[in-house]
Amino acid sequence: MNSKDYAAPFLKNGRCMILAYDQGLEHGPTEDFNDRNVDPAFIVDVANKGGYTALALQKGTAERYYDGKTPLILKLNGKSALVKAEPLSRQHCSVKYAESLGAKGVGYTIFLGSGHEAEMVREWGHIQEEAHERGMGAICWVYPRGTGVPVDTNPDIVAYAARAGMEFGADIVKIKYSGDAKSFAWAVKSAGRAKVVMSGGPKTPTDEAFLSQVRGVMEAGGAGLAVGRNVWQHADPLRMSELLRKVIFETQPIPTLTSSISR
Ligand code: FBP
Repeated sequence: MNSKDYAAPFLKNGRCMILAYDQGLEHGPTEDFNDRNVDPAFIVDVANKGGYTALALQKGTAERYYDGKTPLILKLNGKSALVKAEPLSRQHCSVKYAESLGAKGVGYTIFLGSGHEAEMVREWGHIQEEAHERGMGAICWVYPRGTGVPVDTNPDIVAYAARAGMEFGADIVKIKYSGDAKSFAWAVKSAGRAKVVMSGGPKTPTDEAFLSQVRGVMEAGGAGLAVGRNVWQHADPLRMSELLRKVIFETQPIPTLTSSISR
């Protein structure tokens, strides 16, 4: 058994709060951004002051802005929103280079169910092994997407993503929210000993709408959150970070959800 906890650099009391900032590539500098949050320096500052346990960046952003204060997860693949074909996101940065930039872990997105799934799975496999050889964490964004996946938040699909991430060897699996704590608990259980975090999603109309999702994740036994837009599009990102810290680090899992959960 490989007992090293590669996720440890990103955890505080077994939980994590990751600030994600790769949307400039994934979505484009369009409606996601304003004058303030389009500046990576602003985001790095939010990560440092907001108590985040990790910051996820693409290579070019890390090269120019990363200051070594919040543990870095370097995304090794990425794609633009301009490609309308079956989703495929290929590696453009090596694990070795990520390490040279100070990363403690690497991130990779697999579009599970895409016609190109096999290419991403193969690439990830090499990345995961090299990351572990170097003592780094391997964090997998498992996003079911493509013509075979009509609804990526369907609870069965979300649990499938969690399970696949564990079987692919991810230390942390990043999945969408399935809509409620009970179904998310099944996803967490499906991921076994891999840590499960929820992917933030578009900014919700109210703070409570987002906080209740995060509460559901923690009640379900999830490890935390990887969030972008709900924080840095917020009028007061540090206040939102404070609210998230409270939910992530203080919510207790509900035993009836996490111990005896079954489908
Ligand atoms: P958000 O909290 O802004 O959704 O960020 C999380 C994230 O996984 C980012 O890392 C990534 O850029 C984005 O979501 C992908 O979003 P989409 O579901 O639109 O591909």
